[in-house]
Amino acid sequence: MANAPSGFFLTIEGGEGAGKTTAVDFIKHWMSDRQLAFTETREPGGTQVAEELRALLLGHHGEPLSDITELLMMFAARSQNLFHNILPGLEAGEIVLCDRFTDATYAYQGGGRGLNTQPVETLENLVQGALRPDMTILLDVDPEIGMARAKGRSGELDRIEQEKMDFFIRVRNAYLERARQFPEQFEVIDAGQSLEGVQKQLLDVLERRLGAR
Ligand code: Z5A
Repeated sequence: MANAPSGFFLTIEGGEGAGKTTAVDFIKHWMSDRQLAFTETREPGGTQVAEELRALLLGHHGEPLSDITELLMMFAARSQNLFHNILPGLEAGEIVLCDRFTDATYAYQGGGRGLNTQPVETLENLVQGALRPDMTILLDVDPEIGMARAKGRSGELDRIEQEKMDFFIRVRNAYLERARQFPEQFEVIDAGQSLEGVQKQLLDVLERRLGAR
């Protein structure tokens, strides 16, 4: 399951309220302006079944989900998204833009929940084979700032957003550790700065890594 030669797998990561949705919109405009073919998707989600799993994962239930149930459901949704969106897009030579992917599992289930990385790696290999993102843009922000932004939106906090600040600090640290471990994959952007500042850095990254396509 290696990347198709001409496809490009781009993932966006970051903690709550880091500005991923805003960044995804910016990147889509940049690609459209250049007439680059792309597929957009998100995780957990992206297909009918994966979106149903998302609703279960983020919804509030009378019965708590065990950490392993949560981990398995993330990968079940991922398997659907890979089969229906990501692999076909890469095989067609497109840029596949995915809002969160397996680095989120290392950050949230590994770092946040405190699961060992070994079960995450085992499931990553099972579900994805050799497929890994070609580039991951990590929007890094102090969780206090990110949560304040997230709380500024309407609607109640979902099941994971309701975790305590310690959880989000562990998530951030796990993301930064992934970026240190895989410097060729990760582009880390300071998402605590103004929107204009973030977009300027995004533009630099896009021109440098995708400008030649
Ligand atoms: N999850 C997991 O645990 N394991 C996994 O493997 C995967 C996911 C794949 C759903 O993710 C949840 O699933 C997530 C991780 C978990 N945890 N939770 N809960 P999601 O990506 O759908 O949801 P999210 O992380 O909650 O995204 P978000 O809160 O919507 O944040 P965002 O998309 O990064 O932010 P935004 O909507 O672009 O911006 C938030 C607000 O801030 C908005 O009003 C913007 O206008 C504003 N903003 C954005 N940038 C700026 C700057 N630079 N300055 C000032 N204001 C800004």
